[in-house]
Amino acid sequence: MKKVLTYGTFDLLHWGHINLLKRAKELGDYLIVAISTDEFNAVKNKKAYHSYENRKLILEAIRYVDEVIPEHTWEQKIDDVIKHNIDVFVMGDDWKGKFDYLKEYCEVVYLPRTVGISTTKIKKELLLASQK
Ligand code: C2G
Repeated sequence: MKKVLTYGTFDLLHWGHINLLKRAKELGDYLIVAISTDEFNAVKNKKAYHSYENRKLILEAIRYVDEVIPEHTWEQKIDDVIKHNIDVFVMGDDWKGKFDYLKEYCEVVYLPRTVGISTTKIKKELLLASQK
């Protein structure tokens, strides 16, 4: 069984996330998603609208996702790859090159980011709309 691993906040889930998860799953048979905890999001200077528990609930409902684990630190990736027997590590290409150190442990794939959508864009446009 070919196992795939990816990381992210996945807040206000949108079609860019789904495109990423769909293509990640197509690279293997089993997809694990490590979702940033609320505490780790603070380290990433991100404040998710949905809590970790609710982002986990949402991700677990997606047909491409087989397992959801917490992302607590930047440094846990090597341990995760080894512990979960990962064959392929996947991220959107806004992270291109950042995780090449994992090539010692598994395949590293950066997938083209979906243009035209982001959680930040959603938040900005909703805020503007509410001010009209
Ligand atoms: N993504 C994408 N297209 C978009 C938006 C996001 O392909 N329009 C991808 C990102 O490249 C990432 C994944 O969806 O691979 C999750 O995006 P975020 O939730 O923004 O994750 P991020 O904050 O980049 O966290 O240790 C890694 C970090 O946890 C990544």
